[in-house]
Amino acid sequence: LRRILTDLAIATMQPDGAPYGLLAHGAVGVDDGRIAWVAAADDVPADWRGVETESFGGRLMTPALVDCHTHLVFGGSRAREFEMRLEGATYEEIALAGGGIVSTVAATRALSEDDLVEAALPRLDRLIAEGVATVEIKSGYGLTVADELKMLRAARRLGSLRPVRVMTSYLGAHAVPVEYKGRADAYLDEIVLPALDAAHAEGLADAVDGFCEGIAFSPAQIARVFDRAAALGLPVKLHAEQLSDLGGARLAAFCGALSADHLEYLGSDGVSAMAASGTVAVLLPGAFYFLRETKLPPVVALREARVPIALATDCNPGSSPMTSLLLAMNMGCTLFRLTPEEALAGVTRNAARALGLAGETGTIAPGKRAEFAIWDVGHPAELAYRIGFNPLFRRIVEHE
Ligand code: DI6
Ligand code: FE
Repeated sequence: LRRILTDLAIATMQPDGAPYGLLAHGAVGVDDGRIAWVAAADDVPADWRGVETESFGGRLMTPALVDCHTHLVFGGSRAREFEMRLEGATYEEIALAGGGIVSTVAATRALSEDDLVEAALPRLDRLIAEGVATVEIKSGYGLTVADELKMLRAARRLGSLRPVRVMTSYLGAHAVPVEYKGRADAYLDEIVLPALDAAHAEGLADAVDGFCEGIAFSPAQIARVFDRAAALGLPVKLHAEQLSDLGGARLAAFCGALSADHLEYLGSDGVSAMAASGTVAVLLPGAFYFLRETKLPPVVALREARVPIALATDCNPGSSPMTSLLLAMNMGCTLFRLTPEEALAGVTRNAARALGLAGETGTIAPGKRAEFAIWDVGHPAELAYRIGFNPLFRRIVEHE
């Protein structure tokens, strides 16, 4: 089935061309769900004359957005913890006192798969309303074999209930649950690795993630999880250098990770390792903002080393209760000094790459899937510029 979308300013986000890969007055030909051609509006290929054509009044088209790091599936709320932090407690103190991630684990274990889906749907709908067509969703609040699988099944189900591509990441190594307190290696042996095997056997995990941090797992422990992922043929990624520099990004890069995420405490050795391996730097300004972090990720060094930079919501109840990727773009610019063009690349081309989907989505180019966002704005910089404003005109998604 063929159709033409025309009278559009097209930010193709293809690199190495005009800023934003912009085509001022363009059209796109879609054939059977894939992009067949991108051309000037008065340059439609001869054999496409007479094909059904829709006109968009000069609006801006971008690739549909990609949120490449979320913890969208969880139970409960951490509003009380927000109050405690405002009364002076730190994120790490709350975690050590049995709050933090562990309290979301209790709330998540208490919910059924159906309940988890119901709780996550409104969050997913907020993302979709801003033009998101691909969302990564992590486990990591179950921390038993059954509860981790339950989270991943809920994530998969979200992808069947809405016209959105869900990419799952298994995050058993997110926190040490209370029943294994002080016995992190036993937790890895008895839960994390068996649950990974089970998730893989059921086709529930598209990638494997971990939290490498003083309050979570050491690089040596993460390496054990990554070894198992490699044996199963699954790609890896890592929460690294969020609160301190343990060398997590270096480890991830040496393992050929798709991405290393957070990175506020990343040092120059980590930057070079990521550049050498092509690992995407996923920056999460919502968590930086919400935790009132003051250490900035090394954006200038990442840029100079040509490490691809992505932006994501990190939507989770503890450190980033945010369901707006447009706000993440604005924060990426105001807090991290990304340019609006880098911010848009961060939620399209580089976010797709962070999920191993560079061949499928993230730019408007022949061969990729027809996944577009059409916006009521005059210039692509407006997407990052405005705060709390959603100019989406229409999301167009032609999945299989
Ligand atoms: N880093 C984060 O920012 C989230 N997980 C992680 O590893 C926070 C998770 C939470 O506080 O619930
Ligand atoms: Fe996260």
